[in-house]
Amino acid sequence: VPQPTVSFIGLGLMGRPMCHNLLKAGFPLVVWNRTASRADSLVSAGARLAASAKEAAAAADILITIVSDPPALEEVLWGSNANSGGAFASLKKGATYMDSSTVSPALARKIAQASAARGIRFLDAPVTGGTWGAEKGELLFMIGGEAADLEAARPVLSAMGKKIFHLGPNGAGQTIKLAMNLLLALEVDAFAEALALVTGAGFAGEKLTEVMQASMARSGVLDVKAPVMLKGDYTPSFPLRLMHKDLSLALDLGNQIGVPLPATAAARETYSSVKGSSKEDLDYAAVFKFWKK
Ligand code: NA7
Repeated sequence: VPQPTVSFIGLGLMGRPMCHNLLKAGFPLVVWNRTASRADSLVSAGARLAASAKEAAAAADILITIVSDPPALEEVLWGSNANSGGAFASLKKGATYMDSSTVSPALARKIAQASAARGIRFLDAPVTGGTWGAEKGELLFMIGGEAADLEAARPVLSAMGKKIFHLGPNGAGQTIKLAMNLLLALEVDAFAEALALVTGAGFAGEKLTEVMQASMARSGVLDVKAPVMLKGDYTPSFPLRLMHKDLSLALDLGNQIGVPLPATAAARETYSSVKGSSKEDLDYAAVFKFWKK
């Protein structure tokens, strides 16, 4: 059986390494990115660069998108720009479409409705694991949608990820993803606050991590982020601007369903303050700069 053609829109920090793993697994791959130069390494590795988002979608047995935020995704799917817009209308009937951006559950459901009306199988398929997981092909997928559609897409997902969770109908993947990023953002923010206390009192931050990681407060994300904060090297792995977006999406969802998220609201203020005062693109571990100004 020939492999299905996969089309991929969004070759940012996450998208590009995911595409390299699809090529390694042998899928014919068509790519498109707003900034075309970001496709260079993939074209060298055998991908075909489409001239527009529409053209990429038209070629797809399976379309994957991973762009910044809800407005970017709406632009790609339904926008009128001849280069970057209109991808949704050019999908073939019977195609599978997976969106791995982090967007609102409401947008995932809107896409699901539009897909059902056109005979397209849609999965919300956001990921966690960062650039490291994307490069290793060890992402974790949080899926909302029909079980049968997930089974059909499983070989493609397995090329990029090591764990695939089916969480419920469309919107479920994005809901769990927002809860996950709420957790990660608060863990990193809590560590930054504790670190500020320790270093402010005149002790080395390493003393805190040494005890913390041997205790019940130990944390996987802080295995990675605590050293980054102690060094102050904030090269983006997961950009702070995107974590800030996800906290806003979580707060919006809480608001819509009447669940107060007071710790999330406080953390968003801290992330906002750092986002507003830095010109470069920083990793979200840079939330520690709140105490360093
Ligand atoms: P990046 O590295 O900031 O990449 C974002 C991608 O989205 C990149 O390919 C952008 O194209 C693309 N983008 C942004 N706005 C648009 C519009 N309006 N039209 C078309 N394409 C657009 O983010 P990550 O890869 O780290 O994360 C992607 C998602 O996964 C995000 O939702 C995270 O929260 C999780 P560009 O190269 O700038 O032209």
